[in-house]
Formats: sequence, C-alpha cells, structure tokens
Amino acid sequence: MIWNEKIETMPLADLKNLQSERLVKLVNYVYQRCPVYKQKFDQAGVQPSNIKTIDDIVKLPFTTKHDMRDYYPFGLFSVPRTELAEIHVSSGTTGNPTLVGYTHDDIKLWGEVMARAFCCAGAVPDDTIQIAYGYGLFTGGLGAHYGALEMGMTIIPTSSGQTKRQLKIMQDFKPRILACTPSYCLYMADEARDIGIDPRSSSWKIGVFGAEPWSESMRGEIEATWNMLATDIYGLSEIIGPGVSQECHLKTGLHLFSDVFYPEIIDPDTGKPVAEGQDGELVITTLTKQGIPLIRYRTRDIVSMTSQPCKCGRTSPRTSKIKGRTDDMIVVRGINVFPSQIEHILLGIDGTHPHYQLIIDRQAHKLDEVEIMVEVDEKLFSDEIKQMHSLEQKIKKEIEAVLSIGVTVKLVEPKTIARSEGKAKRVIDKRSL
Ligand code: DLL
Repeated sequence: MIWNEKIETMPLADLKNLQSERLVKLVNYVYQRCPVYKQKFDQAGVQPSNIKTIDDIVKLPFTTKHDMRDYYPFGLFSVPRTELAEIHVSSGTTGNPTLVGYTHDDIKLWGEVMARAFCCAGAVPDDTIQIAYGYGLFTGGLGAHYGALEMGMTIIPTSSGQTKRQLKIMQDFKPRILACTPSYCLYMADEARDIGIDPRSSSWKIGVFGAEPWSESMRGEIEATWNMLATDIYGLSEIIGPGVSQECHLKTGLHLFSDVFYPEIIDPDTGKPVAEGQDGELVITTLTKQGIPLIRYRTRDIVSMTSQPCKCGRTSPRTSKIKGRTDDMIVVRGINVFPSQIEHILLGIDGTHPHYQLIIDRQAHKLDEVEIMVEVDEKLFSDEIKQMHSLEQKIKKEIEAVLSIGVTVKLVEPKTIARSEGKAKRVIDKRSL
C-alpha cells in the first residue's frame, strides 16, 4: 500500500514543479523571518528574487552542524518559541547539543512522512506496531509514534530497554511490525534464546530499523534470526527525525520523500554535485517545514542516489544505505577506516557475531594502534586455544587485506561488549588528537 499515492507516484516533471514552487516560497519565508539566513544570503550575494526554480538551489549557501551549534538555542528558528509545539535535542560529543523544534504543522508533516515510511516497509493500518526506539528527547520513539498514529495502526509504545518485557509483550499481543535500532533487534535475539524463546517463532514479520549504520550482512543475520523482513529507515533530527527515507519491500534503496526533503549529493571537499550514482555527501533542504527550516543542510552522511523508477511504483529518488559519515570516518595512520567495513568482514566469517568494537590508541611518538574486539560463539570460545588462535589470525588477515593497516584482534566471549538499547558504540578512540 502506498500512503500518499498522488505524491509518491507523481511524474518527475510534476514533482520538479512542486519542488520549485516550494523552494521559492521557502527562501522568501526564511529571508523575512530568520536574521541568520538573511545575513547568510546577503553574504553569499543571493536574494530570494534570484531563486526561480529548484535548479537555482545551488546558488544558496550551505547550512552546517556548526550553524546549529553557533546559533543555539533559537537563532536558526523562523518562528517565535511560542509557536513551537515540541522540541527535541540530540546530544553531540562536543559543545552545545543540537536543538530542533516543531510547529503543529511540522508535527503533522512528521506523521505524514512516517506513515509513508511504514507503508513503504509493508505495514497496513490494521497492523499492531511495537515501537522500541527510545521515547524522549531522541526523535526515534515519538517520530515513529506520530506516523503509526497517522496511519491508524495499534501502537505499543514500549520505548527501548527492559528486553524481557519487550519479548513478553511481543508474545502476548503479537505485533507484526517492530521498530527499533538494528543492533537492539539482534540483542533481543540473544535475550530471547536465553529465556527459551525461539526468535524464528516471533510475531514480528516486518522490522523498520535505523538510526545507526548497518550492513547488508547484518540484514541477512536479522532476517534469518527472526524470520522477518528487515527494512532500513533513515533520518536525522535536524531534518525531522526518522522519516526522511525508507526502503520498500524490494530493498533496492531508500525512497527519499523529495517533495518535502530536497536531496543533493555533493563532493564533501568541493561542495560541487557528483554525477548520478556516485558516492557523496547527502545535503537536504526542508521544503515545507516551518519551525526550523534548513537550507542545503550538510548531513555528513555518505550515500549514492538514483532517480531510476522503482518497481514498487514510487517515483522519488532512492539512496543507497548510508555508507559512512564524513566525520565518523576514522583516520588511522593516514588511512580512512569506516566501522562498516569491519562489520562486513566479521559477518562473513563463521562463528563471529556483529558485536564488535574498535579501540584506537597511540602511545607517545608511536604509530596508531588498532585493536578489534570481536565476540565469538560460546562453543568456539571454549574450544582449544589453537582453534581460537587460528580464527584470530583469519580475522586479522581479512581485515588487514581490506584496510591495509596492521591490527590486533582479540576474541571475547559472547555478551562481553557493552550492549546498547539505542545506537551501538562501535569505536573507542583513545588518541587525544
Ligand atoms: O537517528 C533519527 C532516526 C531515528 C532515524 C530512528 C531512523 C530511525 P539522530 O539521532 O539525529 O536522528 O541521528 C542522525 O544517525 O545523520 C546518520 O548518521 C545516522 N542514521 C540514522 N539512520 C540511519 C540509517 C536519528 N538507517 C544520524 N543508516 C544520521 C545509517 C543512520 N545511519
């Protein structure tokens, strides 16, 4: 089922007209209401009257995470605080957190795009959904909630955590849809087995997983473990929260709701657009948001995009899964490393789990050292030292072949690496860079 048939299957030429119309309105709106945007436009030498179609968007300056922090708390807003219905905060590692706010219409928009996302994954209004994303300042729980409400599903708002209770609720109320982070979904499988529940017998048939990077191999593991369809949902607080893009059952890219979130893919170094299909940084303009509309916001997420039509009938462009972040990329001895590369390797090796952590350190005047902690099967762990050693060497060899740097691999018992009920922490960087 397609939630908003007219918009989601709109011919591309009509979609472009709609985007143009909305962009013209938006630039006038922010120029008049938000002094920060007025100043940014003036400095860039661009006036609202210069923007006539969506193709003119490249004339506008980018907005970055720094702007969100510099003008914290309300500097980037286009409405007075009294018009905000809700605010959310995403915590960063440094400086001010990122504050976002929604007018009542923005909340309606959030419900609309999340309803589109759930339908895209295969949910129908008669479904029951268990929402195990955290409720609170994180946008995952409430965003999913508004979408499920808009669709008319029956909502079980468990939030994250209390895993035994999540499993009991699943068994008692038999929800068909599960929404949570992919790592939490796998964590629940361990817990289920511990208390004698066979994950394959679960009522969850469709998962809407996101908020953190996860590989195709991890999808395979989740689908086989739980006997469900695992779909990817993407979003970020600054743009709306979850609901920017979502995979359909064909799993051939994430449909980006481009009538409201206009995407561009740029070279992060030059800021220039890359050719269709090439990897680059995703930049998004919120075409209809009122509270804190963002113009050409640099997400720092790396994707590729295609505008080829999808067999499901939706016409919006599709992005690949998130391939990394321009900032989460770790540079070790001058080599760019993405945690996802390591996850991919581990999932291809029998006996290992996608629970891993990279510990990066540097002794004074020495080279960076990378230690990779990997959880292995209980059985393997209790096996002979010789076997453990040979598995360690195998992992080491495969990782070194891909990364071209030496690493140390340490096999650890199942459940040694701290689990998260939200986003998993994959990298511990002890270097003081
Ligand atoms: O994580 C919103 C969200 C909630 C999305 C629930 C999906 C489901 P933030 O906390 O602001 O918002 O984090 C946004 O998380 O820029 C990506 O780097 C990463 N991210 C989100 N979804 C995915 C995904 C929410 N499906 C940041 N794959 C984004 C990979 C993702 N990374």
